[in-house]
Amino acid sequence: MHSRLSFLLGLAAAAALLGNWSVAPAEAQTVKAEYKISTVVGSPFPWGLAAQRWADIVKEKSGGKINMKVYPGSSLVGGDQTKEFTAMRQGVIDMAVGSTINWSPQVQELNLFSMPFLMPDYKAIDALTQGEVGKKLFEIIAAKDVVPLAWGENGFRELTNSKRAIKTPEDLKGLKIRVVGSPLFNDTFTALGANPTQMSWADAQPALSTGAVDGQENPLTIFTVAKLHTVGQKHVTLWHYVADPLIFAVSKDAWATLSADDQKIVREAAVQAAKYNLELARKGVTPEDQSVLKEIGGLGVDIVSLSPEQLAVFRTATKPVYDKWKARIGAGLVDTAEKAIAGK
Ligand code: X2X
Repeated sequence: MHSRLSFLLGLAAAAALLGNWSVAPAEAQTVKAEYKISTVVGSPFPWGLAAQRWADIVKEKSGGKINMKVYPGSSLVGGDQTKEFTAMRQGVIDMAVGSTINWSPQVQELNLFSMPFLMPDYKAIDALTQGEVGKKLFEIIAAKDVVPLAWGENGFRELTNSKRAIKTPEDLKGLKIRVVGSPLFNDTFTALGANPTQMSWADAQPALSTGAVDGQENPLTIFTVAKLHTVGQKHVTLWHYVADPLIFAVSKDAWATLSADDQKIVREAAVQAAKYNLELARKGVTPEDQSVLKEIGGLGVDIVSLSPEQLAVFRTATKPVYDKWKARIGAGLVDTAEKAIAGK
């Protein structure tokens, strides 16, 4: 009798175990065959390499179960990088490593990083992304159906053009400058006397090549990998006027297809890939390591480094833009950012 009972209990335990196991295939069914990651630029730019690293780590850690594929060139949004955030909300894009600039039309607060001369150095960028401001911005994004996971980096955006060395706002007068993203860029370049034209990165390169525009602004890693010296960009001004962090994120719908364990894998991999992203983005363009600058100089490109006094002239000229956008972004958030930078 006793042994019969334990036999029955054993059967019940086995059934319970099988019952549990039957959950696994059901859960696996929800995992998508492919998760599409959107980027504006692919490898060998730091941005694209970091997105690929994210996919590789996830693939390995999930034993091949989660398959993420990078779609560079904003190809999931027909080249219009300013539609990336909306497409993610709509579930057209599962994942992205996106620039704050490209998401600013939908997330007004991300314009913070495009405020002229807010962040003087890398410590300032870190003070924002790794502090209270970064947390607050992630909350704002999360409230818009996108799950942000980690802060990466495109970089400090330096000014380049085909016409002349830019040392003062006077030198910018009348130059046609390609800009992207939010109207804040139009305001900044208009305040400096230039003639800004908004266009996607895909359109920018042919426009530079034909001379339809004279100049552009982008991190130096973009300059070297895209070989912008071959499309007439012979002058670079180092002015660190804005920097765009990248955000590793997943659409809410795609996130919901992952179990808690899988979400952990995707999140931790994003943090790891973002770290790699920062290393690549800063390599050769810091005060300690100027190798990328040397490389650019070696291409016959003239590089202007502005003195603090020269920078102050640009800062003064763009102050009304700063004040206007401080109100738009939210004075509270900008105040917090200013304090974080001052206290770094
Ligand atoms: O379009 C640009 O300039 C780029 C590649 O830097 C961004 O996507 C913001």
